Amino acid sequence: MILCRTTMIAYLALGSNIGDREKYLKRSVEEITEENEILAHSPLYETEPVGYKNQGWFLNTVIKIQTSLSVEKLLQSLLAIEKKLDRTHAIKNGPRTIDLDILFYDNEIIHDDNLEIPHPRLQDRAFVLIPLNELAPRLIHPQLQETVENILNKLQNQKEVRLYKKHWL
Ligand code: PH2
Ligand code: MG
Ligand code: MG
Repeated sequence: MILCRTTMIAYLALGSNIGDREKYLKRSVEEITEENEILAHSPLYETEPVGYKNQGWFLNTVIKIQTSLSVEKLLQSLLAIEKKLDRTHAIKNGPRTIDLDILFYDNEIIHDDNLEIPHPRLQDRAFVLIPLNELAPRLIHPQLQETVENILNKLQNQKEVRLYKKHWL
């Protein structure tokens, strides 16, 4: 019998603004490594909260993974990791120990009730685009048909994003 397994490249955005933020990010990467291969990670950035103001600054980063999980399975697995790492959903856009979002899954475009790929707000968020641009400036957004670098260069009125730690894994 021949077992044929296709692998996909995906980009994930990680964020934390409660407790030991760096530890939550590292723990989540360890968990993600259980089922996927990490190909690259961006530096850590400390970022002003977007959306809900009354909360602490985030640490954000982006990782590139190779995965044999379907996009639905990948989402389920990330939600399970969030749960394991004390994630609650008390306030929309509010404080969280860990948030694991799929930015891109190969070149797929998906608009389901519980899953939108590419991430529908990535083009508006410096805390995503700045780390993503470190990994993949020439990557073309499959829906906008523009490079990450161009999308980042068009951003205006952004909240602060500061380099926090270049080497952290
Ligand atoms: N995540 C949000 C809402 N606002 N702001 C920053 N700076 N970083 C985040 O990761 C973030 C946010 C919803 O997921
Ligand atoms: Mg999010
Ligand atoms: Mg999320």
